[in-house]
Amino acid sequence: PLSDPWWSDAVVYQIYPRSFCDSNGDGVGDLQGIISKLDYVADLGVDVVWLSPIYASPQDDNGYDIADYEEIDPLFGTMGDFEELVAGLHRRGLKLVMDLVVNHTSDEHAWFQSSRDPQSPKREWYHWRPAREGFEPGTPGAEPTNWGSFFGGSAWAYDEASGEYYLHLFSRKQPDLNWENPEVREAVYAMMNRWVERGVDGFRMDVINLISKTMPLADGHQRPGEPYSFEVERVANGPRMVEFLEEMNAAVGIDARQLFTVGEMVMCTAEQARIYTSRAHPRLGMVFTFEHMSLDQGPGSKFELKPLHLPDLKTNLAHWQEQLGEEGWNSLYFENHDQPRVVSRFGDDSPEHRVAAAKAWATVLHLHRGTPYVYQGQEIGMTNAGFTRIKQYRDIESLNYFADATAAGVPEQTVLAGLALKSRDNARTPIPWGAGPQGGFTRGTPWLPLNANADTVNVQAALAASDGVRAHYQRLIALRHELEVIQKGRFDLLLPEDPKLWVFTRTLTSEQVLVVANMSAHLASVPVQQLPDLRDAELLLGGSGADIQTLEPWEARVYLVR
Ligand code: TEU
Repeated sequence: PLSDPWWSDAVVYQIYPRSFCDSNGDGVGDLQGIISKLDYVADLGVDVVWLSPIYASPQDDNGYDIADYEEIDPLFGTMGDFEELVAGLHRRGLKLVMDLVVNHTSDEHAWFQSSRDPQSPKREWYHWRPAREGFEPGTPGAEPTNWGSFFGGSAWAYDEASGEYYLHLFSRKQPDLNWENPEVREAVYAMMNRWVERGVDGFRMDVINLISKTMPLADGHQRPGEPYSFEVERVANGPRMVEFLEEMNAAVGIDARQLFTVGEMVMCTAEQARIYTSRAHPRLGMVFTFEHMSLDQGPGSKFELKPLHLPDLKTNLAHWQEQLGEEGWNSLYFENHDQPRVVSRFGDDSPEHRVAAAKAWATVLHLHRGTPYVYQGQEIGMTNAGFTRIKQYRDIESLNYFADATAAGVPEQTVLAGLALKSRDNARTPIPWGAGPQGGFTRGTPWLPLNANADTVNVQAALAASDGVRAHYQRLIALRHELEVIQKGRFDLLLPEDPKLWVFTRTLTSEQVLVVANMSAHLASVPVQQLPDLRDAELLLGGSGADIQTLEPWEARVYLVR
């Protein structure tokens, strides 16, 4: 049998540096801020820290637009600070995973600057195309294909100097690299190797399944009434995906050096993920799926609202558990810097239920098989930002959407309601470390306002609550480290259609764990006759242990059945 990789029992903590802790009073979190909080992170019990981008960047997309892969942005600190961070993490037994953003660079990257010249040897490093035949360059409809950008508008920007267009699947300041060009791939692998030499233990690969596109770039299917095409087969999961990942693996020594990898994969199915994460031929350690994050989305944009139907989420995660169970590996997440806070999105962030709901969502996620991710602030049950005015937002996706939607005639209140639930800024409000001014995040003016509830929902308060959300995360993480059945046990979903209860078992030979959670703000009665026999079971987490026939609102219990 294949031996398990070192991260099989690991839990990852994601840090979004800009919002974590500001040491120099400029309102933006930085590396020294992170260094000052390493004991806090280690105390949670996590094994790996994933750091969102800290590279030199004009910050059009908060660092996901990189101008120099080899420099630390002065906003965050220096290479010396980075070295101190690596040492501080490693001394505490923590590994460091860096964000790798190589589907695109910033338009201010030297590669792109050079590429703008049609005679440059770097011209082919990006996707340059002439105007559509029969159209005057730079006029409406002249874009080389009908593709839309994820951040609104066309995916093509016109460059007047050369009379051609370049492709940008995200903002126009994020031109897509041309991975068909072997020079691009070699430059990326060499850069990755240098980061491994600087001590990093792995990579979180941003939108990695967009690097291979179907050539030649051509019009995609357009849904009626939609100005642009987002046809998956054109822009994602192209025919060379596996080849590129295998080439990267060999060039960077990902297997040989046991590097941790997770590929962020938009529009990727469980069946495709199984190929990428195959135990026998791993191309990636795991992938981030988006399927479960789109279940509360209407047919149009992600800002169109639709309440979650719990059975959809349970069965979707169960499907991934089954598909990747024996032959692949799952990542487990409800939050990151792009997603709203789970307690507001799927739970209940009222003062009455916030703590119980945050704990229930943590329990169900952490008891699945795979690698759980905790996004900064999730461990204290942080809520959505609660912004009501467009002026409060900073995120490019949110601002573009507001401009486009209101221009198209959608009422402002409707747009703001969508943003209040789905904007990425919901997850980006600064961490309140205490109840003081600006939550102790900064002594200056924070780049994004803190949550209005920061005086009650903050780290200091969380540390004092022995039965709070953070203490609960600590127990969940410790349980995963202790119990092999949580790391490796088979997953079986019970009562899939129940609209309130989330019930499943994990089984490894004679050991079984049962999770019974009431994912609602009402009492729930449990059909005990449909559950395993609990007479000799040990209650590991939650509840009083007494009557399991009725669960309190947001009560989640974990039993060990031997
Ligand atoms: O995100 C990829 C992505 O497609 C979405 O999550 C995106 O954030 C948006 O919600 C689409 O509606 C990754 C990064 O995580 C994100 O922060 C970057 O903005 C994006 O890639 C571009 O690098």
